[in-house]
Amino acid sequence: MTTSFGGANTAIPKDPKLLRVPTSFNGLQSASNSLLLSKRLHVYHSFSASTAGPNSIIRAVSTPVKPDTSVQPKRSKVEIFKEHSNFIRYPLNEELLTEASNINEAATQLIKFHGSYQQYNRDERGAKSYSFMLRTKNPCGKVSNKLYLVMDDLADQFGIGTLRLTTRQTFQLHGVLKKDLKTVMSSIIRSMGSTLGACGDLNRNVLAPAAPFARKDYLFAQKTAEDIAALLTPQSGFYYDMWVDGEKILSAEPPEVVKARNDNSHGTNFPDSAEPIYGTQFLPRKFKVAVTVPTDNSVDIFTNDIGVVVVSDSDGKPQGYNIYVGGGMGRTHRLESTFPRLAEPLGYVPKEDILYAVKAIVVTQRENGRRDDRKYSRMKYLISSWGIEKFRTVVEQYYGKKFEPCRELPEWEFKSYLGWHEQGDGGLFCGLHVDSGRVKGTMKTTLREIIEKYNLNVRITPNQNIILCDIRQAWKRPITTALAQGGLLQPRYVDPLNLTAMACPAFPLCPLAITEAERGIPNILKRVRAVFEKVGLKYNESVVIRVTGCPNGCARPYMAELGLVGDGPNSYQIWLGGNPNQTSLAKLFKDKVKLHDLENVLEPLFYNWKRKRLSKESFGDFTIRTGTEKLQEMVDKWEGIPLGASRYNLKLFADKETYEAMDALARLQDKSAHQLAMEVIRNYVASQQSGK
Ligand code: SRM
Ligand code: SF4
Repeated sequence: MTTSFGGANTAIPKDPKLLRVPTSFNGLQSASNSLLLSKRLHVYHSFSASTAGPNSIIRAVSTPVKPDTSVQPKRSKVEIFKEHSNFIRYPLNEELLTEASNINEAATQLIKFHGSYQQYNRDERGAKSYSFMLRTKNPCGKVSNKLYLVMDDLADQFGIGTLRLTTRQTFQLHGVLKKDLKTVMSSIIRSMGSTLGACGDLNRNVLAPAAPFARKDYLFAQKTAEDIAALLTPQSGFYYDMWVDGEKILSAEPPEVVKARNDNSHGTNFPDSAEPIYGTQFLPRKFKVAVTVPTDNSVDIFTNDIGVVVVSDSDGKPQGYNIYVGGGMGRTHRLESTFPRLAEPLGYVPKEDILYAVKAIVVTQRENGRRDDRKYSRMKYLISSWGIEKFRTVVEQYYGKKFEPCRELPEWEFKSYLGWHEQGDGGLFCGLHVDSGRVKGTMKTTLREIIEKYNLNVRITPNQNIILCDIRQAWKRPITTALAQGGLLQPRYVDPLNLTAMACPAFPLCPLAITEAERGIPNILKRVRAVFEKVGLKYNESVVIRVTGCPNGCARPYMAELGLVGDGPNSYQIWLGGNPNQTSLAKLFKDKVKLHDLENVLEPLFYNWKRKRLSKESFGDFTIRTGTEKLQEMVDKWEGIPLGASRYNLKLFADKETYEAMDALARLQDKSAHQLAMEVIRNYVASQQSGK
């Protein structure tokens, strides 16, 4: 039986020139964005608010205008692929039907919009072994019981036997073969999951605090995240055509979302297009939104294109939102015109306006973001070049109102939600740390058993961890025991350095990796722990460490207190100056630090932090206060820990023979004697606690 990709209504003419592109606006949009913007704004200004009915503006905006071919701006290849794709169908549909194990370049770009990346195993020599990585979309990280169990099965049946929890609250499933794509995709869709728009030039997964608190503000933030996700979901049906033969398996959308999407009062939409917000060209680049409540920075709010914060009145009733814009992490080595950037305040909007304000921002980026060079296409570069004032003015034209000044908010705090917590509705939730988000082996089996047995829903956090939700009080004990037996320890038994650390997947499947990250971080953390012990830092002291295999910043290393960014084989850039609450941007400290030289940099830094910090000063704040020059001097002039300052604690309380035996064993495991002793003690305590 031949597998069919795409319903009957999606037949694609072979000649892309014959493609029927439903919007009258096609081409124009890509031909001259700035020309267009001025036309639109002109149109907007020429109508008074009372006389400017939606239709008059619609007609004015959508009137085809011959592009001025003499000023055709350069467009990136991906823009051409999108334009010729008949809304993300051609030539993906055809490519999926070939016998080859891979798909061509255009289809590789298009399949991203369906939530998948073509990859190959970079550890293997010879002919490339292709597979596909699938990424789900889970606003707020919400995953139903059914979807979790299906993902767990799919990983075993069609993937590499692991599930990856990501830094944006989604699953990644690696290693799916082309021939299995339709089965896997349709299984996800039929379990009310989705991969639509998890990748590609559109809005990605919308973050929100994962904690299932039954609190007004949290519920409101999560609902807002879901509404924004729905508002910006592609509408042209390419996804369902491709994977479930056009069947629409969708839950009903809230009417206010449909209304906001269709509203064209301010010339935001392509009114006759199958994609009213995106048009044929979608956005210039990926687009990221996070929503949260004051103080809760579990979502790394300032790293997003749009950060939305719920503002409540004195009774705790949500009234509106502060909006921040222009965050982003990605950069390119040796290209200083690319940079990570924090979002800055745009303004406050009343609660009923949020979807309109978000749409206005998206449209501003759609119309003005660069489409010639994808390195500069993110909205942060637009805001950086325009400045926030001009950006705000343009957004206001599409929003149709002025932004109010942002409301003052209390300090931010990073919240991990690890361990047991009350939900506030009688139920409990339990946050579990998962190293680099990789669910595998015994841990995977245990999680599945517990989630299945107790019929639990789960949430994925923006820190690659998982939360088990809706647990009855009576289940707490047996679940704690089962988790510990599966290696899922309560946070107090996990090394504090691991608890906040993150690494991106990097090798072997990420095509952009230069250096190891997920596979390298366990050893890096052990070595940092050893340095901590050597310089006399206590076990419960910690720093936020994030490692990525390249400068794209998938584990947000530029917000870490110690960021390691791969810049060559076994070498990393070191970034310093983020803080534990994720509110400050790190700075590049050193280039090309070879992995084996790590201690030469870290020892002097941690030694000086230990001795020169102010009361309760975090490592990040210490590095900022000290300044790069002085830190540099500390590293350059380092001659090792002064005699007598070192603290090998085990020596202090063990007899000579025990210490030496422990030391010999520890060396075999590349650890210090003290480190091994502490591990043994911690494991003992954990096993006693779990009754093992
Ligand atoms: Fe990412 C590309 C993994 C979050 C910035 N990211 C990739 C790809 C798809 C490589 C590729 O293009 O072929 C990686 C797949 C690796 C693999 O084998 O699995 C990849 N990114 C990830 C994940 C899985 C990292 C993780 O450890 O969890 C995260 C999945 C998120 C999700 O569920 O949607 C992930 N990526 C991020 C983040 C963090 C965030 O969004 O909060 C960033 C920085 C924030 C930002 O976007 O500015 C990020 N990823 C990038 C970039 C650089 C974008 C840029 O502006 O320059 C790329 C490369 C690109 O887009 O060209 C990239
Ligand atoms: Fe790949 Fe670079 Fe992202 Fe790591 S940071 S997953 S190496 S793109």
